[in-house]
Amino acid sequence: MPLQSIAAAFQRHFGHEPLLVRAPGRVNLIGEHTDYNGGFVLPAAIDKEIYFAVALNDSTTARLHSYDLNESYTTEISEVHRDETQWANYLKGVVAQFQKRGIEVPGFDCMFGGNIPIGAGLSSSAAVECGLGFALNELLGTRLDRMELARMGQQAEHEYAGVRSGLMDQFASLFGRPEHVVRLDCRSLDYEYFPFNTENCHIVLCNSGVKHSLASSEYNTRRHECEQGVAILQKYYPQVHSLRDATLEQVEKHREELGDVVYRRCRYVVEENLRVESASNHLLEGNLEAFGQDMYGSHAGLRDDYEVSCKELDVLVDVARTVPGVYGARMMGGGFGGCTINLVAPDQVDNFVATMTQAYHEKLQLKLETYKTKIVGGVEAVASPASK
Ligand code: GAF
Repeated sequence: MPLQSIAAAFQRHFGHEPLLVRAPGRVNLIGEHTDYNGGFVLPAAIDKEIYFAVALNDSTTARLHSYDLNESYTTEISEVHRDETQWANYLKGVVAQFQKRGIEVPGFDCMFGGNIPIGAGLSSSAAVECGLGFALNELLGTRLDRMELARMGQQAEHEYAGVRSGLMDQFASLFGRPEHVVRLDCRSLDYEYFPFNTENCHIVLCNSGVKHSLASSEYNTRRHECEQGVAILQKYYPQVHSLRDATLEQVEKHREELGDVVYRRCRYVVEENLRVESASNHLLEGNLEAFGQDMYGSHAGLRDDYEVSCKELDVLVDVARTVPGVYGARMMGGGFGGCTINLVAPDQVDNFVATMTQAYHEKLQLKLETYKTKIVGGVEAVASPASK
């Protein structure tokens, strides 16, 4: 079990007792690329997790160790900066956020590792940021609230990973609740939990195994295109501060001035926000068929208007649509690879996995990994396995 191994490895490596923290990755049922447009998302924390062992070390140095890569990295806390060791950037980015808030971070030792596949769109980076943020907050007694820790993770992502991401991934990792999805209004930061029983409807992820290299640069480009759309709409509708405030009529009316690309980006975002609203209602009514239709609509918009899908993800969604017992499927996360999310009737899961695996191999000669996920609680301190 990763927790046990990481706790033991910390002892061996650093020779003292750490605080242990569990930080989950996330799925998002619907509401993609809406978070940085002030819109709605519907994520949940899942049982793909990163474990942290962290302790202060009575020095001015951060000693970091990636259990999975078996690599170490050491830095003076006062000198943290972004460099080419990518995994350490996420951790240093969090330290920098404490410092930016005027909080002095003393030397600490940190070992982390887990089972969130890297580059699969399950937010391993957000889990790393939130796990360390939570651990330092506990060890320093700084009492930052969870929303602030989420923002700090997001800013670490901006400044130390170069991706201008929204808040969804960090929020989901910190605010997850077992057997619930949570709808976040990314403008007001109000949120609401909806029960989601994975015994009645399984969440199965299909990992395409690809991550196209343009993912981060295209992500930032999409964000910029949305900002361009807002700047144009704002001239006519001063109340439009983000695409969340725009209507389809407004977007249609200014189609020419927006230009084809920005027009389609705006149309997708406005429609996706409407889909989150309709899908949430379907969820409350227990209408999984209708919920699934919104997921297919989301995928079509991401593929045709937002253009963040790719051949592998499209094949996975097209095939899923034909498998009995599948309520809905779509690409998930930033796009250009990673996973599709599929809602599947429990008695059809085995057939679904077999059919998808075979079809993916037949059509693209690629190996499919699938994960049946459970919805779990957000980041928390956990007891040492030995003391249980
Ligand atoms: C990535 C980002 F990190 C999120 O903030 C979100 O924008 C998502 O892509 C797309 O919905 O996971």
